[in-house]
Amino acid sequence: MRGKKKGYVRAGLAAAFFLLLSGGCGMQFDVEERENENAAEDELIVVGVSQLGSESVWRTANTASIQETFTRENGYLLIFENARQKQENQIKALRSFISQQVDYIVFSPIEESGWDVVLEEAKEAEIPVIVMDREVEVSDPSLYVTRVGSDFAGEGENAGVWLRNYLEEQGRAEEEINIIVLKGTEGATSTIGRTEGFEKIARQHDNWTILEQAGADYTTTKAKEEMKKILSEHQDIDVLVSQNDDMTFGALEVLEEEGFTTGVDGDVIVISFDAVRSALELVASGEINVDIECNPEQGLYIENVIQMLENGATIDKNYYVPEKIFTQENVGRYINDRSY
Ligand code: GYE
Repeated sequence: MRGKKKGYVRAGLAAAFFLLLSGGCGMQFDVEERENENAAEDELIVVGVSQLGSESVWRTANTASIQETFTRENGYLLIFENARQKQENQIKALRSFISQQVDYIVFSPIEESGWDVVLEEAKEAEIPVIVMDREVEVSDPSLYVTRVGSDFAGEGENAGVWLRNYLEEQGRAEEEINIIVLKGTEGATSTIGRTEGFEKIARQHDNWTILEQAGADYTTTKAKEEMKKILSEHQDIDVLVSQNDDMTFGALEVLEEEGFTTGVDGDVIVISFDAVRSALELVASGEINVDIECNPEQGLYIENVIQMLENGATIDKNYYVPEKIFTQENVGRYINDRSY
């Protein structure tokens, strides 16, 4: 796949190297050195990555994973674009990768729909597209090669199953349970999957009532706003399901201000997603009951896929990254290794 075209990127890089290297002494040596360097540059695999934004700690860790993986030392030239939560910026970034004739396009789609046209363009340009984190809904599955990310519906189900077991342990299995859900970005696979997964388990329990599901965009600020509104309407809350840690931080702040206690010994059971370090600390101290891990360290998995493609190997349509569930019982074993 690679080497089918000499992209503008490569030509530009070669020129830049030429300029950098010229002007020294020892002409013969310089020329040879330059040729080697240019050859080495030419070998780099050019990867255009469109990240959807930087809304959460998870996202920052996901970006870091990409940037640490696709380095020159590892044989890559990374062109990274941050779309700042706008699909139109992602589409622009993808078009610019196409015009630069990159070797691979990787992108984390902010929402599932709206990608057909630009992905057709990538297909026409014969650039393989790898979907990262969330999924795309396209009419033709051949518009992307594979997707690397989490099993979001599985995460949602795990949250529900954990709650069922916890209520049983607490002798509350038959009690009326009122639930509030803070949802992430609308139309995003992580939101859709976590919502559906949890609802599936909730439907199996007639005594569970989802009082409200409020969208809070995966951000702390929006979660605070939504939580204030919710608490002005509902005071009898048993469970908060918050679809990422950033929203949980905001919700916990508001709950505390309003006089609620949370977690293992509190009024409100708290279920969070992502499992970033600062949230795991709250699991350890008992303010969050459970954190369903979502693994942002996807760089190596994506690199693996690229290497398979380079070697002509057969690729699956979906690769799930491994994930755990953290409670006060097991979190101590993992917290010190958490880098994000
Ligand atoms: O859980 C959240 C984020 O799509 C898995 O997006 C991702 C979610 C993640 O910003 O924190």
